[in-house]
Amino acid sequence: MKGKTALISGVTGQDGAYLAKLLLDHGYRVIGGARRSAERTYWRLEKIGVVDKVEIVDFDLLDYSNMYSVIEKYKPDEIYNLGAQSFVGTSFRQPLSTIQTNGISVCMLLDIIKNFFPKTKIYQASTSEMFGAVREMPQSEKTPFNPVSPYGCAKLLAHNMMEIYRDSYDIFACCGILFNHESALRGDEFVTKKITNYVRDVRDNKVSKPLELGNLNAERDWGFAGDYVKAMYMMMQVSKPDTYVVGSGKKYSIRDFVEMAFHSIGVCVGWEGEGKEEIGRNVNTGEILVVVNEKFYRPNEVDVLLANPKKAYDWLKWKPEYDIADLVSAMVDDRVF
Ligand code: NAP
Ligand code: G4F
Repeated sequence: MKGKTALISGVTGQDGAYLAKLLLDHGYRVIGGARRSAERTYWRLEKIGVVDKVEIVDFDLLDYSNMYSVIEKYKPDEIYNLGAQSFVGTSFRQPLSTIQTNGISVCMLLDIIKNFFPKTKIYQASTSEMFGAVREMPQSEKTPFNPVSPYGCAKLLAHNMMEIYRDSYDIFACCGILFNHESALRGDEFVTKKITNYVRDVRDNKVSKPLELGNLNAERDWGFAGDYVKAMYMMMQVSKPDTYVVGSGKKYSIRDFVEMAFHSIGVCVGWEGEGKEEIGRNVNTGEILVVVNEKFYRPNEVDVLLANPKKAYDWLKWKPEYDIADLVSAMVDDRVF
């Protein structure tokens, strides 16, 4: 029997690498969509060991004709739309291109599927950022959305269009509302990677100044990316397309994450001061390890995110394998698992 073909947009990203590996392990032909850039980098696909197995093609979410041609050429059974401008902070500085890349592109993809390839299944990388200033604790599929960033707003446009096309045209359109998920393949600007890179440098005696962070009070529900791409795959294998919240059901503040990361190298952090004056010291040596820099605050903040992943647990039988301690130590060690 012929194996399935999957097209992954954003294959050069963190989730693209983990999902490509998972689908290859399941016997898929994987077409990896990557946009053109002056120096395209496949370091994540290399690090996870699949760069020679993924067929990389030019695939730009801003170009309808390019997307149509790729889908027409490879006729994928499943499309995983992971490509996005994924950094919330940047979306305040580049709202229009974020809306185009994260929102309008999905309208284009859905229209291509509806008009030309109605049997093709599509997964959309929706996000807990859509809950924004949260209206319920914890957040489930039924929690009303209330985005507070251009990123969240653009993702909500895509999410709503996915559900509209699913209901109106019988398209197999799945949405995973994924909470924050991390790994050693995470981009350097995200807070977990920034903290764990710094802690590794402290361990290796490579730092000369404190780590600068923004809002230490924000709380997130963090999980491991390798676990979360399994949920994406599982959603696409069940008989009916649907929307699922994917998260751990546990939350920690940025301050907690700093403490856990330092704890993994045997350093205990104590805090002094408040708000933008707060600092974190090594309680044994007195050395200042963390300072707050206003530059990393956002014009608007999602204060807290906490998943209620019951539907994914019950219907998909999905459960995360790894916890926050596994994640923190792997990231501090820069270990891909
Ligand atoms: P990531 O590492 O930032 O990867 C994003 C990918 O999108 C990169 O491959 C990037 O390509 C690509 N991309 C950006 N603009 C594009 C365009 N115009 N055309 C085609 N590709 C484009 O993000 P991630 O963490 O893997 O996240 C995957 C998806 O899940 C994203 O949609 C993100 O918004 C969403 N999400 C992530 C999380 C999380 O916690 N990680 C949670 C919820 C939802 P370049 O390499 O060229 O930049
Ligand atoms: O790591 P972050 O940049 O992730 P954020 O904004 O939660 O977005 C990530 O998760 C979303 C799912 O909820 C995804 F949709 C999205 O694509 C992305 O993957 O920031 C986390 C928190 C924020 O509250 C931020 O204000 O950490 C706070 N923070 C404090 N200091 C910082 C910093 N964030 C960053 N990036 N850098 C700091 O220095």
